[in-house]
Amino acid sequence: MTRGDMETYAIGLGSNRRHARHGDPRRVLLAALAALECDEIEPIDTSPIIASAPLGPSRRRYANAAALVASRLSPPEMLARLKAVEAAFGRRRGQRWSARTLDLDILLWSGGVWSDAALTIPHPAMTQRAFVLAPLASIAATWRHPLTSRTVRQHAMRLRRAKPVDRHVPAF
Ligand code: A4P
Ligand code: MG
Repeated sequence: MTRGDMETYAIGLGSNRRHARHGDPRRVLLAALAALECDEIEPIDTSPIIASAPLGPSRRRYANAAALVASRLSPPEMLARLKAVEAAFGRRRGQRWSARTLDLDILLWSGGVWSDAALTIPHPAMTQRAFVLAPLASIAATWRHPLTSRTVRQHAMRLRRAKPVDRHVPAF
């Protein structure tokens, strides 16, 4: 999945809080998709926005989506850009898994694997999360996970078939 000399990134979007100006989580994601677009990030495709039951302690439902973008940014530069967009949406840091206005994750990158202290690609939890795989499968069904060699569609189907107890097994 490369476009000329650009890399392709799959980005996961999540929100379970209203934003004072943009409105409910669904509208937050629509605004975030618009905010991501810039000189350095070119949109390729966007999934439908789904509503999903919260994983973890928060009780509010999430809106989730996935997007494919083309960019020359390196993974750390892309992460910095995502964090800047989260900050612009009033993301409060320091409370892991707390209700959040906007969460942006790098799920996959056409360069394959990236691992440093601040960034792991593929996102280690993506293969266990239906709210990630279902939207992603609608825009990148045939993209192969570089560590499992399975496509996104295969991961989505495996997760649907898995018994709930299997979902707690970490990926790596
Ligand atoms: N980081 C490392 N790898 C990555 C990557 N591939 N993409 C680092 C983005 N960030 C990456 O993330 C913490 C740090 O992870 C970042 O500073 C970055 O350096 P964060 O977004 O600040 O913290 P967090 O989101 O609170 O923690 P975490 O583990 O990322 O939470 P998750 O896994 O994102 O889960 N339920 C539903 N239904 N839908 C959801 O979207 N989301 C979460 C949050 C929980 N439950 C949910 C949903
Ligand atoms: Mg996150």
